[in-house]
Amino acid sequence: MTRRSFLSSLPAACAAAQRKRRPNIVVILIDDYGWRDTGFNGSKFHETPNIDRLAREGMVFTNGYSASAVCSPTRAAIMTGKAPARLHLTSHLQGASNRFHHTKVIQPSARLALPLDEVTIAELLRGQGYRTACVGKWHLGTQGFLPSDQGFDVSLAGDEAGSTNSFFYPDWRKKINLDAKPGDYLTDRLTTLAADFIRENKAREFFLYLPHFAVHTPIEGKPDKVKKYDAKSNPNDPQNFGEYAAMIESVDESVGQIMKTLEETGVADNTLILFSADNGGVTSREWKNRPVTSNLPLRSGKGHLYEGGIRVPTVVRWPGVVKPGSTCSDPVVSYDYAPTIADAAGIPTQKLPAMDGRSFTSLLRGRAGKVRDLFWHYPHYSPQKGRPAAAIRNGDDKLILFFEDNHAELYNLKADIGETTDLAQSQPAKAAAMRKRLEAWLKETNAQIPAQNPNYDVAREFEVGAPMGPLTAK
Ligand SMILES: [Ca+2]
Repeated sequence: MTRRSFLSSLPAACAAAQRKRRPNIVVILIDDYGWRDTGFNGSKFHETPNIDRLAREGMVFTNGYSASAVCSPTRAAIMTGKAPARLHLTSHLQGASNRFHHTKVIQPSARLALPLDEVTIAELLRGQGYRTACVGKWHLGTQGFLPSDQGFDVSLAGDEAGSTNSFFYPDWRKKINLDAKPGDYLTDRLTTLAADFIRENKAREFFLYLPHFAVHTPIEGKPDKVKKYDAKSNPNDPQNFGEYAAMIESVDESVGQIMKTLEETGVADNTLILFSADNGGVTSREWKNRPVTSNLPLRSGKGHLYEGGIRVPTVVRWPGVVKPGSTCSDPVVSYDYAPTIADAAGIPTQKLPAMDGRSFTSLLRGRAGKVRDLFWHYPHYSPQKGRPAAAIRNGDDKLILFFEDNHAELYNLKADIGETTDLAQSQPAKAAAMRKRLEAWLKETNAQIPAQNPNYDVAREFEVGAPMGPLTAK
């Protein structure tokens, strides 16, 4: 090789070497997707062959958690590595956060956006030369606070909308700013655009954040799939909603399509895929007056700090690092994603902003983790009738503190995953110690604590009024 041809081949050689060192990152986030909505977690009704394949080829976190029981706070945690309590972003944005005038306690004011001075994982990766894309639901702010303002080179369909009005084009245009062909299905459209992004950027490092609008309401599946699931629906199985199952099948096809595109472009072996959900499955009667899904054996669902509201399917596929078909029972939570992704991309810890999460790449490499406290703070009333609460998990123990009357409930999740037996009375020392650590953490994070309401009226508690305080991005 001449010196000239050697030099001219250098950039390509360096790029190739870097590709080897730094993986592409793909985060697929399903909205309101319950822990037991996957085949690999035991659903008998929902069919998820591609998600199950991802699980077989990756590591399943059996104690994977969302940072919140509702949308936006988890998304903020994923972006920043910070707990929603510290961000003062604890409610879904522009929800009924402080519109209840007669509840027992008054909820803290809600932010309208993730502040721009927060450093997002997209900004961190872009700073390392990654090409970044957000394709799907953002729900962390409107103009001035969009994905394009928070580190994403490519931003499609994401704004302040917490849901679409329809999964079919052109109807979705009422809420979702995304073009398509008449009759197109939103999950498919987002998948096509995400796959295009992969193909366009196969020669360089990329970060693809694919937060689907599915399987949030409206519960609308593609007709042929709905027909298939309606035909096999069994009322004795608590999961029996055909339209919801059809939505899940489309999401599963999306996962399959993303994996196929990574393979076809030759980058699958150097891509870390993280698959998860923003909160637990919906068990309240939010659509057609029937429960959307069942998280059993977990208690409750979205909008609650019981396991059904926060334990979510969590899988990481990272060829050459993660042992295929492995499981990890160490708890991980959404605010661990950003430090983990940064770590996988080789960003030194000292270059990261302060984060509540910690990297779990050592777990991905099969090493044992240390027991630590995990925390949740949801000082709100949810549309699913969840009540203001905070929670701590340590080892197998979990304590939930309810702000209306300051009572705490203690559960042993190993013996009682369904949180049926409150041990707070029978194990007062443990309950007191965990409560103390939770209260210390709430103080350390400067968490917003709801105040007692002089206008409490139980008959009117979920009556929605005007916002009670300023709604601000700051
Ligand atoms: Ca959600």
